[in-house]
Amino acid sequence: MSSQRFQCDQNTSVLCLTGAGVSAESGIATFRGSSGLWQNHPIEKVASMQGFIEDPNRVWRFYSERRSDAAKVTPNAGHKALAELEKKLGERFLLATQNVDGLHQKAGSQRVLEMHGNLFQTRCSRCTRPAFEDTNVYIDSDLPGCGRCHEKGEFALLRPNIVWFGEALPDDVLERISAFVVAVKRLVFLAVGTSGRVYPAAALVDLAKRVGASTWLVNAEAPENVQRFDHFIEGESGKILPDLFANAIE
Ligand code: BJW
Repeated sequence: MSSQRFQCDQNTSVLCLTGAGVSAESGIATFRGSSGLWQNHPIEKVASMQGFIEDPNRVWRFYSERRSDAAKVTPNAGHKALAELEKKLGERFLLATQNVDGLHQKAGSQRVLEMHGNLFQTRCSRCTRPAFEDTNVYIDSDLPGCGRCHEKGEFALLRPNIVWFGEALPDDVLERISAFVVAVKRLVFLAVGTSGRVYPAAALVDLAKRVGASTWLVNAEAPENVQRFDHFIEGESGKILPDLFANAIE
């Protein structure tokens, strides 16, 4: 544990960005690295519209298995520490997560923006019908079609409400992050459990730096972008975050 002190006075707001590493201690696989999901599931086949067009069954099998796995796990000490920090800071806290597993919300976090969608939601691959809650799994079964398109005499498959490569993030997410960053008096930016490889999430540290933020990274190992942070604490977030926040509020 580093001796660096993470402090928030009355004028400080915290923007936290989380990635797959924060859920690793709950038993959810990360994406990159030797035991990451992409080792057995090529990205372009399961996380792109092209992959879905080529083989929607494969894509639904991948996300169905992840739905089943994520439904079984519970938040860890890292998720809980972030929910506690939010309780103390209230509107001076915002959590932008790249994760789709819903574990932050299960831990009690409320000020959460899901940048890459939600594993337990489904939407149409064609029409603009809003995404809806869905815990069904589609493995070796007929894939679901969109009822609204069907009513119009058209056919379209439903798809997971996940942001795939080349797709835009949900409309308001980046706007809400930018609005938070420019409105606050003093900003602390904290990234947790993310390799910093995927944009636009990976650029948030630069946005924060532009408004003079102090920037922190908690990660199990030093990622490629570690130099972009003022402070780096190496370790597992479930162990580091509770201590880091213990005396953070002045
Ligand atoms: C621990 C730990 C423990 C382990 N404690 N730590 C600018 C430059 C270059 C490229 C681009 C750019 N802008 C956009 C792009 C293209 C692309 C991109 O970023 N490509 C790069 C890969 C080069 N971005 C996009 O396409 C995005 N869309 C977009 O920009 O749209 C523009 C647009 C506008 C208008 C119209 C149309 C388009 C979309 C990105 C979507 C990402 N989706 C995924 C997959 C789907 C989700 C799913 O299936 O679940 O989201 S990719 C995957 O990576 C997933 C993750 O959310 C994301 C980030 O991964 P993360 O969280 O960092 O995980 P890992 O595994 O990489 O790292 C985990 C880390 O934790 C490791 O470092 C471990 O050491 C650590 N760790 N245990 C702490 N206990």
